Amino acid sequence: MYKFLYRRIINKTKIKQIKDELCEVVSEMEVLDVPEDCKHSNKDKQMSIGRKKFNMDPKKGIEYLVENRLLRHDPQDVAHFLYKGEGLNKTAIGDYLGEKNDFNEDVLKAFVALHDFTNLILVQALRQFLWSFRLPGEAQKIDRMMECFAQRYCQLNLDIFTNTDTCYVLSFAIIMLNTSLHNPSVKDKPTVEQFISMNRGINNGGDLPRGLLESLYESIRTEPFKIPQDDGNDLMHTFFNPDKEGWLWKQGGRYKSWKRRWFILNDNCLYYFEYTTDKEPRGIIPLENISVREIHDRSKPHCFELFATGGADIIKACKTDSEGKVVEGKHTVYRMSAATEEDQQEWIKRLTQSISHNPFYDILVQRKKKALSKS
Ligand code: 4IP
Repeated sequence: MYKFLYRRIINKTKIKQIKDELCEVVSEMEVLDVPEDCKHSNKDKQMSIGRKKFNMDPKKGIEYLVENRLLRHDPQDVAHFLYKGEGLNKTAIGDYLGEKNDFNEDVLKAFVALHDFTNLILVQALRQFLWSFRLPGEAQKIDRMMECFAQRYCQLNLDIFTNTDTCYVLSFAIIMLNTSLHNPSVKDKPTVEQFISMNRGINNGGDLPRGLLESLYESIRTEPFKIPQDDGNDLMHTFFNPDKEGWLWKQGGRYKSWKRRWFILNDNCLYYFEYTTDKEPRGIIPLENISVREIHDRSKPHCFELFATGGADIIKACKTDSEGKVVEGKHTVYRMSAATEEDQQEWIKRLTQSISHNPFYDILVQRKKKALSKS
């Protein structure tokens, strides 16, 4: 596992560098190809460059298209461009729509508004929606997108659900049913009765019509969701976007000396490096069966520590020893010290979010509770 983690982080760093270089080279080369006097084909070329840029880095792609007046800096215009999707990678569309800032959120709303779900049963509407982009992996992004979907669906189909939370919860139940029924690694396939009982009380405390749930179940059983699989470009798409990075002091495991290390939190793993420019981390701490807590230490300010949950004494982790060999870590706790209280709190917050074993389910549980409590 450790070797794999090492390889993964090294690959990601390299991919990011290659991606940036390639992005520049591709656009320069394409512009060189264009004869100066041919305005029309120049626009086409620029559009094609913009699409390629978008597929490699959605934000840069949109910026490029706006700078070259091929797109207006307007949520409606951008939403149309994404909805048309010509030459666009659906993973990149999903990433762009999931971004948390006012503009992207407005684009998301405009994008969802372009879908017409009138008179479609929920599962058909979901099929259409989930085919137009690839749902990102991050729970908060999924939450925002599904919230928009549920609102739009309910707005166009007034009589089906008593509130959008019901629609939201049922949409997830359908997505999960799809996985359970069609993923070969899931052994116990839920029956229609189980599906119905799973969704008891979600309609403002009441039950949804049995016929509706049966038809949703049947639709998924006979035809799995088609999920967009972007091929070819996926490797280019592996961005190296840390959840948080920064300097922290870390205390040794057996020997309690403090070392200043550059930490990167990403993909449910905490990596630390000696220098920011190092290509290989000194250590990797997978955030499984781990918790984080604030702690007071006499020798260092603003401390917090990672500790093992679930009965383990030693935290599962790996590091490079003094001879450069990869060995297992020896920590019962990883104690860290941040430069300021603000940074300490931010690390605790980000780590807690990463650790939360499945934020996606947490969100769903909250929604379900909300839907039930409305009774
Ligand atoms: C070392 O202390 C460093 O603090 C190491 O940190 C640490 O390894 C060692 O922990 C600790 O003994 P000295 O340099 O004073 O010997 P780093 O690898 O960041 O340099 P960790 O596991 O924290 O990386 P133990 O558990 O090997 O003693």
